[in-house]
Amino acid sequence: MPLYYVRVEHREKTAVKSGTRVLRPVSGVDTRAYWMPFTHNRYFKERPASRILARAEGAYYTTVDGRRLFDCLSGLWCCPLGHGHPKIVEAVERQLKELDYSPAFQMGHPKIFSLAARIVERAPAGMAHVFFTNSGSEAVDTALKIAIAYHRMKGETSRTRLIGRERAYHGVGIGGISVGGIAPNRDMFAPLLLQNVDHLPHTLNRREMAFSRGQPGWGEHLADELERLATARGPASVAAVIVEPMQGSAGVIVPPNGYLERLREICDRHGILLVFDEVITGFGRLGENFGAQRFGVVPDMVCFAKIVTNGAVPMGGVIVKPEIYDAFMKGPEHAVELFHGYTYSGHPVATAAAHATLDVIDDEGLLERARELEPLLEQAVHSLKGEPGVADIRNIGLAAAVELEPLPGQPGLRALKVFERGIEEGMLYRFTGETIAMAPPFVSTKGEIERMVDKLQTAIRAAC
Ligand code: PXG
Repeated sequence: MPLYYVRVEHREKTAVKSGTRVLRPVSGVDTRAYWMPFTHNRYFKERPASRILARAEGAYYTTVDGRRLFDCLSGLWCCPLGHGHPKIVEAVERQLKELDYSPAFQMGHPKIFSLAARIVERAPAGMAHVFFTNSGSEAVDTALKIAIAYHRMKGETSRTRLIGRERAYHGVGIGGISVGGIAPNRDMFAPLLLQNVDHLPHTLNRREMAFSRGQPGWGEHLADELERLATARGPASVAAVIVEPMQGSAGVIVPPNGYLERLREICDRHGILLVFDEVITGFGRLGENFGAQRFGVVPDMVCFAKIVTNGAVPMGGVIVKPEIYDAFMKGPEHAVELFHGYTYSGHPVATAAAHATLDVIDDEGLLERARELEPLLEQAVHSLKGEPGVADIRNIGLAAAVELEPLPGQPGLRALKVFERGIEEGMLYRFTGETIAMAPPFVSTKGEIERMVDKLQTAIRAAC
C-alpha cells in the first residue's frame, strides 16, 4: 500500500462551511490550499499538528502544538548558525530600511560587490568571480549554461554534452534534473530532460564500504568511467562534469579517497570543465569553507546556496575561475556579455544576511567548531551499528546518515516511523527513502549531538 493511503487516525472533526467540508485539524491551521513541495500532502494534512513550525530560536524549533524540537538537519542543511541569530536579524532589518531592492540588471549596490569579493577570498585558490542566483537549483542551471556558453565563446561549439552522476541531487531546474540522478525527480518529467547527458556511476557500494568512517578507501577507480564516457562520446564533445563533492540528499555519500582527484585529472586531460555543486557543502558543513578545500581538489566552478545566508533569506550563486569570466569579456564594451540573470540576483536583503552570516562564522569560529564536533558525531553515530534494521552508517564533516533496511513490502515506511518517533522524542530528523540524515547546527553543544544520536537509537528500536 503506498504511503499516501495510510489510514486517517488523528482527524479531529469536520465542519460545514459554505457547503464545503472543512477539515479542522488539531493544529487549528487550514492546510488545504497549500500544495507542499516534496511532501506527502495527504498524509501530512491528516496529521499536521507536530509538523507545523511556529517559531525557532538557536538550535530549536517550536511546533504550533508547543513541542520543542532539536533541529537535527539545520533546517534543510541551511541554518547551522542557529535560528534568529541577532546579527543576521539586525543586518536584515537595517537593510530593509536602507535599500530594500535595487535593480539587478545594469545597476548594483555596494554590498553585493563586497560580498562577491568576500566569497572569492574563501573560495578555492584561483577562483575569481561570483554570479548570484536565488537558490541552489538556479545556481546549477546557471553553471550548466555558463559551461556550454564558455566553450562556444572559445569557438568549441562541439562541446555540448554534460555529465552528471547517479543519485546526484542538483535541484529541480530542467538542467538540474537532467544531470541529477534520483529517479523519481526525473521520471515524471522525462520529456523535459536534456538529451545530451550521461551519468557516472554513484560511489556507494555496501559490500565494499558499509560503515566506513569518513572517506571510504574503496572506489577511486569509479572515476575512470569518466574517461570511458569521454572516449566513447568523443572528448571534444563534453562541456562539463558536475558532481556534489559529498552527495547530500542521497544520504551523505562520501567520495572515496582519490576519486575527486581522478575526476580532476581526467577533466584536465580532455578540456572538460569540472563543476562542484557545493549547495550543501559550501560555507562550513565539512569544516572548511568548501568541500573543494576539504578534499584538496579545485574545480572550475562552484555552486553554492543555503548556508551563505544561514537560510534566513534565499540566495545562491556560482563562483568561477578567471579564464571563464574572461572568455565572456569580449565584443563591444557597451554590449551585455551573458544573457542570463534573475530579478533578485544579489538582492540587497539576502546580501546583508550573507555578510552577517560570514561575520558570524568568523567571529564565532564556526568552521573550527564544526571540525571539533566532527569526531564526536562520527563516534556517536557509528555506535548505532548493530541496531535493528541498520544497513549502513556514513559520515563526514558535520553530516551523517543512517540507512535502514526497508520493512518488507513497505518501502520508506521504516524511515517515516523513525522520523515520527523522533518528533515525539523532541528531534527533527530528516528522512528520505530509507535514510535518516543529520547535519546539526555548528552551534550545537556536545551534549546535544549525543542526545540527537541517543534519541535516534530509541526511534530506530521503536520502528522495527
Ligand atoms: N544542489 C544540491 C547539491 C542540493 O543539495 C540543490 C542543488 C537545490 O537547491 P535549492 O535551493 O534550489 O533547493 C540542493 C538542495 C535534503 C534536501 O533533505 C536537500 C536539498 C534541498 C532540500 C532538502 O537532503 N538540497
